[in-house]
Amino acid sequence: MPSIAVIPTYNEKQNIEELISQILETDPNIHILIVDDKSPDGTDQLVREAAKRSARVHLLSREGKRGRGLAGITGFQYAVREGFDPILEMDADFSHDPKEIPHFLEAIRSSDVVIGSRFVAGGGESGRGMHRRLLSRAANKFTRTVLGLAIKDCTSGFRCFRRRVLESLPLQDMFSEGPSIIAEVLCACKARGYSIREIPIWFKNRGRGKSKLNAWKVLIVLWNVVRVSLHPQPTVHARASGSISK
Ligand SMILES: Nc1nc2c(ncn2[C@@H]2O[C@H](COP(=O)(O)OP(=O)(O)O)[C@@H](O)[C@H]2O)c(=O)[nH]1
Ligand SMILES: [Mg+2]
Repeated sequence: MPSIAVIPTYNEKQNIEELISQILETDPNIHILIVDDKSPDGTDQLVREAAKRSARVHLLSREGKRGRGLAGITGFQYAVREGFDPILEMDADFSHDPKEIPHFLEAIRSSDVVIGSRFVAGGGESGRGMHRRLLSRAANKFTRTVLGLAIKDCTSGFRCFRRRVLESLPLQDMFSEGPSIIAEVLCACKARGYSIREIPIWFKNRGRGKSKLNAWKVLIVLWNVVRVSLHPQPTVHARASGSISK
């Protein structure tokens, strides 16, 4: 089965073409799904053109309500439905280096979920100021503590899942519209007893384009992490296929 990288985008026209070509080069079997929320800068048009050049490039252009979380969920549902395995997720701004994708594809052979971690030996980050680094560390610590996760980098959005893992999660019931989807999905994986492995990544601050995260959004993320912790999770292994909304 071919693998796929699911990438939510909003105003990423400065990154998207180069990103697509670098990802396609990492593996002859990898596909790319861009989930774009009608970016005003025309990101979707560039993806459409890339899709004409390569059958391995797919685009979901979403109308209406936008959000990184909802986009990711829609992308996962598409990837599961189309039978891709394994399923990666990453950002479009080169914070997640496409050259690290082969490490995920290797590690997922012996794990259900692989997380690209800044906080394990060999991992790290560069390019962000002290203020942003501390904020991100604090958000990670908060998430780990509130959700009781032993994972070192539980806010990392560079991850890989076996198809059957995502297939078994109640994706259609997830409530995170924004970045807290990372923690919500992770918590659901943990509750179902899936094996989760962290591999080191080097996170780089985005070079081009603008971050969509601001102080207000960070507060909403943290509040949603609390909501995730209050959400009932199954206490038994539930590895059978779940249903997904189409
Ligand atoms: N589809 C979609 N993608 C989004 C939205 N907000 C952010 N993204 C994408 O999600 C990824 C992470 O966003 P980014 O702004 O880099 O967040 P940061 O790295 O935490 O500052 C990038 O690929 C963005 O283009 C959104 O509302 N809709
Ligand atoms: Mg970013």
